[in-house]
Amino acid sequence: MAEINAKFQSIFDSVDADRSGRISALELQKAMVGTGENVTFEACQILISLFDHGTGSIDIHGFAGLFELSELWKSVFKNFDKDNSGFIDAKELRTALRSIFKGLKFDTAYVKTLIAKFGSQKTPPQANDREGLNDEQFLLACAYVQKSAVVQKKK
Ligand SMILES: [Ca+2]
Repeated sequence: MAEINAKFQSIFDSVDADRSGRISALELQKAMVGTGENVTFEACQILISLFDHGTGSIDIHGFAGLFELSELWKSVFKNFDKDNSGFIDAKELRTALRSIFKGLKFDTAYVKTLIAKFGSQKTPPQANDREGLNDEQFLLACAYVQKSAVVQKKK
């Protein structure tokens, strides 16, 4: 568990815009968009749902858990982004997912679906667009996979 110190508390407070003591998907989205991330409300709902115990929002402990998990995923991303381009392609993504979600199978079609869902959506697409994910997109894709995996286990 990430250490909850004064610095972490102040990060939490800055995201908890209405000072309710809990962070909602909307508050998380506003905070992430504020740092320049292009993140959808749906993606934030998925992130929150990993630690909300079905309540729709997270307290500081849930936020610490989410923070720790994102740090872990980011470090995996760095490992697989060999050329430090800030970008991993479909093949690297598949290997990265396999290393995080051991025991789950990822076929090429599924990986392509993830890239289509979380990759940059530029309109119109530019010729130099590569198929792949940056670190934040990778994080959201991981959250999505994690969520789907939990749902599958419950079935
Ligand atoms: Ca709040």
